[in-house]
Amino acid sequence: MTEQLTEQTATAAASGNSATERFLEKGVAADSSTERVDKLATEVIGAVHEVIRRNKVTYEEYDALKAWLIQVGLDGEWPLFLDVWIEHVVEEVANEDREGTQGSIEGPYYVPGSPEFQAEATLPMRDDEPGTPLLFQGQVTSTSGQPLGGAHVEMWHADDYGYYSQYAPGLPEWNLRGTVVTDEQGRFKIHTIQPAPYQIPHDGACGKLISAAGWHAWRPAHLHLKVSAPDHQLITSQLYFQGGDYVDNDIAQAVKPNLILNPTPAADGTGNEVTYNFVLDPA
Ligand code: MBD
Ligand code: FE
Repeated sequence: MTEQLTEQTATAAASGNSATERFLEKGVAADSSTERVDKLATEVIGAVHEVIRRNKVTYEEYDALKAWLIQVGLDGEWPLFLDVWIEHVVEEVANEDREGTQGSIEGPYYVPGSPEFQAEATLPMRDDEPGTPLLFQGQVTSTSGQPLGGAHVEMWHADDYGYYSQYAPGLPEWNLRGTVVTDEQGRFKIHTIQPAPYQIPHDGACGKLISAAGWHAWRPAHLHLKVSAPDHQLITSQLYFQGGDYVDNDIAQAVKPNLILNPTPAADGTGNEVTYNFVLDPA
């Protein structure tokens, strides 16, 4: 008897290993001058020493940490761990000088190259895709107020059960992922479904930390976006829903007041609609 693979049989290790593979493909370049590496590595290691001294960390705790760190790698959960607990501060520093739309973290489940559409589109989804329909529309302009036609609005989000295509079995490849190119006025309309609150995979090493520390594994319902246009800085963002569960208590600490949507019932009676405009800083 073979077990049927559906998104709801997804395991932390399987989605973790996809995220690890994807990240390794990305290719990474950073300033790796001796001075910079020396400074950052010395400070990080020094910060750990400080925690050990202050809390009188025991050998048992040190060995438990070692075992846990090894397990994070075996479960492929380094992308998850880093994006949940570290990335929001990197994003804060990277975007502190922007004048345009605020950003938020990318997270571990972005896939480049999603299907492209012109101006108004429905994200790829199953015929019986569960969830409340959502029309997400708006305009992309530059900080000088100029409409940006031909801008790319890339959206990806989890389905109504909290699973991302390409990171859970049984979902169509590009389910709930797409790139909409703005019209001459910089406008776009994206038809999708409203995502549900999302629990990060918790049957692996990250879940072990969460339960050992008495935390919860939830992120508020969110839409992921990347918006870009020639001669402008790409913004990676996430949008949330007013009054939604965990908006004030996101495990990834990636919510900002300006990123909270308040959808209203759609004019045509099918689900909800909301307008959100993006302002891009010059490159
Ligand atoms: C997600 O969907 C996500 O957006 C982040 C930041 C971490 C884990 C899962
Ligand atoms: Fe997400």
